Amino acid sequence: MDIKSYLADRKNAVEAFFGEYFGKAGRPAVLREAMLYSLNAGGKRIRPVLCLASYEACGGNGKEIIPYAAALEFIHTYSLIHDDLPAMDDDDLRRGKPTSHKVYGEAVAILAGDALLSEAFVVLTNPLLGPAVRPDNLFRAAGEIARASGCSGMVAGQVQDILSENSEPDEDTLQFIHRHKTAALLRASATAGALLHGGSTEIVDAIDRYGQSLGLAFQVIDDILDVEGDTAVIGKPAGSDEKKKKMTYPRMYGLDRSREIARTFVADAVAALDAIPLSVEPLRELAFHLLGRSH
Ligand code: GRG
Repeated sequence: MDIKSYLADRKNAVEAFFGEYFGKAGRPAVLREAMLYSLNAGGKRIRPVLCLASYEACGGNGKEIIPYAAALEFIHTYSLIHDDLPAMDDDDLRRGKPTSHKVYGEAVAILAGDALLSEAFVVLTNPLLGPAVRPDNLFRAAGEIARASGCSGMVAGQVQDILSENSEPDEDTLQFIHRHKTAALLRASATAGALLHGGSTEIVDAIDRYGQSLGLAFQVIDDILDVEGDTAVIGKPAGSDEKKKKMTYPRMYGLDRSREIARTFVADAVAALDAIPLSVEPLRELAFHLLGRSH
């Protein structure tokens, strides 16, 4: 299969929803403008695609759940806006463009992030936006996404990441950060697709294991790109982890071992799919595609 065109199709459908959802005039105009600025700044849309690919693997048509998949990108975008703030990573560049607080000021950037997080759950609790999905399945998926985003998931990882700056890396803390800051939302994105379709426990568990391993691989690769990547390609300043003495895989294990670890996580992700009798080709291809990514 051609994973690039698979990704492009689904990316376009998700991006079209952003305009549809936030397109109407609203007051204050700058809030909507700031939300759309960050949503439309680019991005791979991996979390929505994971959700769509899992739903499709279960036999659904991805078109039925575009709003719910897009809501994952609202959450991801909020996390990027907040992560870039002066109180956190203090970055001027994201996805190759000036960060939200550079364009709109800190107050509007914080509030645009807050609004994106809330709007995600406005979408995820509206059964009318995806009538093919049973409301109890929607409820379970929304719960999974909320847990992955909050104080047992992404936010916990972010706090630990900040607390660990300038400390010597240790394996337990490093794994905690990666599992929560990055893998939690990627895992929940994949799992949500299966939950939206009402997948069996066996299927949901296998896709959950796939998402977790893929999420861990994703962050190891992100750490490697921060060392080896080019600012113009990765869209954010290269070398910033080293500057902030972040706890990363290359700092703990070196680049070669980190690459090996990323390959092992991808192999684990793909192996999890072998446990289920579904058409998992896009999920499998996506895992290999992410291993080779340059941004
Ligand atoms: C909860 C305030 C708060 C922050 C959340 C997730 C997070 C913490 C911050 C984002 C910073 C970061 C580098 C997280 C690691 C996850 C990651 C690799 C993000 C980049 O995701 P991609 O590569 O980005 O999917 P694009 O631009 O393609 O969407």
